[in-house]
Amino acid sequence: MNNKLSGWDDTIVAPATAAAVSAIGVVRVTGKQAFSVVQHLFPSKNLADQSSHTLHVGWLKDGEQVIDEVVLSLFKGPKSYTGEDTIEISGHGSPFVQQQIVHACIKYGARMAKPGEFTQRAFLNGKLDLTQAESVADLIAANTSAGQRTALHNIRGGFSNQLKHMREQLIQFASLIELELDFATEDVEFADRTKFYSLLQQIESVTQLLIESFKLGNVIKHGVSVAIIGKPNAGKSTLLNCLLNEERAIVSEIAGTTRDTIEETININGVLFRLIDTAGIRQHAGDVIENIGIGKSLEKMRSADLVLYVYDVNAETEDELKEQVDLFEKEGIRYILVANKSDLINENAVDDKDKNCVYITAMLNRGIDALRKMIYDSAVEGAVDTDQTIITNARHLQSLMQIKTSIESVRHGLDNQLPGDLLAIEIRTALFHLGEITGEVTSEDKLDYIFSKFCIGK
Ligand SMILES: Nc1nc2c(ncn2[C@@H]2O[C@H](COP(=O)(O)OP(=O)(O)OP(=O)(O)O)[C@@H](O)[C@H]2O)c(=O)[nH]1
Ligand SMILES: [Mg+2]
Repeated sequence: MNNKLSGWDDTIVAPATAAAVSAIGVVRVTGKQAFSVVQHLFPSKNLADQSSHTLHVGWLKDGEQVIDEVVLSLFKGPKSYTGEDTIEISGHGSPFVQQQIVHACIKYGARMAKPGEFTQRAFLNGKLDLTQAESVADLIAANTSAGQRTALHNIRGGFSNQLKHMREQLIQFASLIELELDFATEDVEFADRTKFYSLLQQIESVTQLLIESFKLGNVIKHGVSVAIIGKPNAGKSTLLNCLLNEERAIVSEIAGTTRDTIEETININGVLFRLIDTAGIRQHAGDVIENIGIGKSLEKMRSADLVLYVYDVNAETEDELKEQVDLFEKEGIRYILVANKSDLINENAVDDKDKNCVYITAMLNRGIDALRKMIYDSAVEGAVDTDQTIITNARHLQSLMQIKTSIESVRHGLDNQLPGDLLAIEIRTALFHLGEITGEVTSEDKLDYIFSKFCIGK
């Protein structure tokens, strides 16, 4: 490992559970002095004499002052999360008591941990590679089953293994080509060009798939924003309530009922959707406030990932609808046409040929399942198969794109019989970007930046 983090020999401490009143709160201490720091506070046993992976109940005291009754979990390095000696102090879940425990540890030689520093140490000690470490942060932040499964897949090394495999094969070829350079005058080829071509092709297609998976990864990680747009009284708020299954927004027959935007989330098949009900759009608003609301509606229409255009099938003319659709097409806005109030028309009048349109009766909860499916399909395009590797991290995307470019150059170089030394440089560039993802090559600054996005105590 060519990383060296300044000061990672010292002992760090941080609360590992949220700073809120709870049944128990855990403070974590890791580093060379972890046992001796906690020993000062736990007089009833000699901790160094205890076996690893054991629990110890007792009083935590600073001198005569009792802090809490706690359970210590002992982990002797390298068999711990960080790879170092670690003690988890499980006390009562009062943020005040937790702070006292942290302060007492600091008093006896520990230092407050930076965000993500425990995981950073796990990475530096070879317990996890960088993608696995980053997936730990994703798992903590996961709020849907798809997010959870994607993160777990990557923590277990799904993504890393794929990269490792590519890297090993590429290294082999790079070495063979570099070897040829030593025999330049003899015109020998150690690297089988046909095999090399097929490897490059394989890497290109895997990289491409991973790059494409980012769109879905983004959906899984950040959810999808869905703006409900339409004229006043079209039934937008009724639809919001329907999708949420609760009376969240005010519904009335008065045009211009909704003035400010209302945001709520729903989970469809494990993916999070942020629904945004907006003020009905019309030329002549009732007052200044409605006008501001309409401005917001237009803003949401443009910034959302998907627009549900709700219209009253009895009131909207074909021309009006066409004008709206043209606008969406022109601005590249992804949309679904939601024909509402179908209860008021003859069944024969339902035109179900348009795949982008769904007839519903929001008031009676009819057609909502079909709409829900359309929303999901439009955002996700096929089922979320989390056994596949899905990229959720912009940093990985960037490196993958660079890998793709350098692999393309290598292939181009082969086509044009580029000299071996130039080919080797391109291969090394691809290897560099591969290593960048897993953390085999990276700078200390970059690591600090990546881990600073974690929460304290992780
Ligand atoms: N018949 C019928 N009436 C509906 C249906 N959906 C909504 N309505 C009625 O239409 C009226 C307007 O509904 P809202 O949901 O408030 O409409 P909106 O689009 O949010 O209106 P604004 O907030 O004013 O822009 C209410 O009286 C609803 O009861 C439906 O499917 N069928
Ligand atoms: Mg409304």
